[in-house]
Amino acid sequence: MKWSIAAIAGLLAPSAFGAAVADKKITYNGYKAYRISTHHDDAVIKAKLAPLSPVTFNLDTSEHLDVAIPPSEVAKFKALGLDATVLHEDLGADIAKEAAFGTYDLTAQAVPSLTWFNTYHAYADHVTFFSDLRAAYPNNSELINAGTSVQGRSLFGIHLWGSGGKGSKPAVYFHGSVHAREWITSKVVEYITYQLLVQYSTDTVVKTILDKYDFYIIPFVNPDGFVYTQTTNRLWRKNRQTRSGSSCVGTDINRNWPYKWELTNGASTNPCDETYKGVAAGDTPENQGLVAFTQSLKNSKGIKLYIDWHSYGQYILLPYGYNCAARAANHARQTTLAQGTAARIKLSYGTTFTYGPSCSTLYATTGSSVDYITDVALAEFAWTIELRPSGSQGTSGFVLPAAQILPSAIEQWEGIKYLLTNA
Ligand code: 0X9
Ligand code: ZN
Repeated sequence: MKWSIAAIAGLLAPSAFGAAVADKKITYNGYKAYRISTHHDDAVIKAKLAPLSPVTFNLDTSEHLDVAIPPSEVAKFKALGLDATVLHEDLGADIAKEAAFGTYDLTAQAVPSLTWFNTYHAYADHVTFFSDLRAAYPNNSELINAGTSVQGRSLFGIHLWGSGGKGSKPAVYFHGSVHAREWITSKVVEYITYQLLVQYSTDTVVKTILDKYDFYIIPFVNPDGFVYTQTTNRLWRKNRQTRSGSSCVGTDINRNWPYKWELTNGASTNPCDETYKGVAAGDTPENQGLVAFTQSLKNSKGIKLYIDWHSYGQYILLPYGYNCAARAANHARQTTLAQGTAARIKLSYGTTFTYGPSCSTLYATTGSSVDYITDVALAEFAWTIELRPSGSQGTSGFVLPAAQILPSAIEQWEGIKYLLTNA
């Protein structure tokens, strides 16, 4: 099904929130995106950029700063003479290319075909994709709902099980698209779901895995943000919650979990910032739903593995985010598995994933899902995976070319099979 942006806005925006989608679409036409080497002095680079109005991509700016420069400032940017490579010659053109979703026809067959993974898709089609999968595999799957977003969308997901029957085994639990602009995450999560169901009856490794675990997969934990990236601003990150006293919109759901939320330095208290943590721990509707759902998994068969899928940078991040010296009780085991998973991922296309504790490898985060799910929900393994492109050799950012969807998905699928066979 081919959707125009206008159709998405009209069909998916609950009427009470019509105003939000009336925001004028930001095209990013003519914006040039660059990766600027900081030579370990990002403050100097940021000071040089201060007279310009760059759109910044990455939060860890110790080695490089990825920015989009408006067309009117490109000449001024070049005159700064910074050590930079081009990530997008024209970000607007690359976004337009990415939004040409193609003509995939979801109604053509009962089980969606692999060509689904050749392009990105509109939110409504992702919803249909999961309900079609469930309908094709009613003996191994059901649709689930982990809560409701600010604008009233379901935090829908799919629950998969094997020969032990529904709900009989420990949980493997995935979250996709907590950050709205990280589109590759929902595609990868979809591919893993798809292969688990499609290959269950023919592949012994897949059968062993699905017979051993119940999977709970929530592809869009921030549906409002995702829709907003399709209607209005491709680079939106947070949810779409308004706060009294501020005209800025959005709380970072990955800074809002009620664990170590109160610590300073791992999130922002400014509603205008990308890592805004909210006024109180767990004060986003998305987080409230996710906490209750996570608790239900903890209280039934427990959580074997949680993965929060993000992009970009090519990292496997282990606990913890809140403190760079803290380590999970089973840290050595987690490290061994991350090393093996990274090695297995690399076998497909040579893609390198760096692994290590989140805070010491990237930066501090407070109120993150992984810390909550490790210490409160007591998952045995809880990771963040930052998908393609690379944080050092990458040639794009959140707008990853559609040609890389399948390779990204295939290498992660290989990694997950390794991980769940060895964990
Ligand atoms: O900052 C984040 O939320 C994640 N990176 S991203 O660039 N996709 O925004 C990293 C979160 C890692 N935190 C923990 N694993 N605790
Ligand atoms: Zn993210």
